[in-house]
Amino acid sequence: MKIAISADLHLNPNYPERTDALEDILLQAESEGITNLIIAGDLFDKDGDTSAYDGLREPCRNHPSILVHVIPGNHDSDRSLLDVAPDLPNLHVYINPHVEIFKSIAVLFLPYREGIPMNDVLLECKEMIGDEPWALIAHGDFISRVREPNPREKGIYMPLKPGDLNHPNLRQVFLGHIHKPTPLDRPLAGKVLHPGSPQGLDITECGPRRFLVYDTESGGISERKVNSSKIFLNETFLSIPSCHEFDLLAKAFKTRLEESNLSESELREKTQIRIRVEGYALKKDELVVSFRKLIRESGVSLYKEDGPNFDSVSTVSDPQRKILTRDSLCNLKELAEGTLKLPHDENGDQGKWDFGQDEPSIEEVRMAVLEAIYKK
Ligand SMILES: [Mn+2]
Repeated sequence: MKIAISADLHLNPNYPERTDALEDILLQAESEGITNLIIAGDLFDKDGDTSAYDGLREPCRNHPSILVHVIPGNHDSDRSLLDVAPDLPNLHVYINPHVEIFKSIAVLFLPYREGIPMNDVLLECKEMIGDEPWALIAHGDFISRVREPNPREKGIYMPLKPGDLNHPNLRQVFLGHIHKPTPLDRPLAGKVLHPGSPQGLDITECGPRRFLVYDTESGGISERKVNSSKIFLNETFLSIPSCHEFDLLAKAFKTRLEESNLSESELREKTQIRIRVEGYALKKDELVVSFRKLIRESGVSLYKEDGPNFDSVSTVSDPQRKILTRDSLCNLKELAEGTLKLPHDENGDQGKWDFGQDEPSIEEVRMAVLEAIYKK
């Protein structure tokens, strides 16, 4: 049996793309025959904003075959979740710890509570779970040495610790609160995943977003891309001074778009990009004009119609960097050709580096050398 899992929608009528994301998740779930969607807290953006309610009611009404299970996060109050849709049979709100039995697994829903560690509540729920394999749905911070901070919310929210995962038969933990999705191949402490926000809230939440699908029988977890109506990208480029400085920047820009995993139409119609350029240039003014033109031609919109920001690009003036660059690139070329004499080689062997194959390509090494010289 498959269950869809998301969190941190932050529904707000000023950002209709967030409701679009929920609608898309329900649509995709329905087409896969999934009949349960779990939302692990922060359904709403501002507690008490009743104008956000339709953002949940409409999608739920449009997909009556899907049961939507919700726990409160730190942005929701119990009241708002109880008030939003008491009349909707497919909305299940848990304001007290609740166990729901799905095929092969019991799922414990733990509502967010302020000022207490998660394990305090887990210990109270011990008897509810019994001896079955179980999974946990909650909202808060996972505290390990490499805690991912939530940049928008300082402090610690209902913390869960690695030692708390030793409860018998606990298979998997899905935690709302951290908007950055945990890579599926690197669950925290082997068990904890943040589904992440299915719609970027702003320029700090970039790229295509996802929701999760949990197979309760096999334990397998996979992700589905959300077809967002608004996508953010935030990219920094390094300008390296040379007579090809524009070409280098143009190539880097093109590569970055290709690596974004966004389709041509998503880039042109839905993406807003913020661009910052750092480093050095021979002809900064010309570079700014050409790069602006390139971005315009790419069809990708600039975030808040701002930039690209070239404030930290300086015009090359010091001869030392020029000399370093000339000598390094010359050495690289000779290394590739096998004509470079090693300084203290008694055998008289010539240095040769087989660029490419298992080694980085000569272009990659050249870029790394230039970055080392010109990065501020
Ligand atoms: Mn949140």
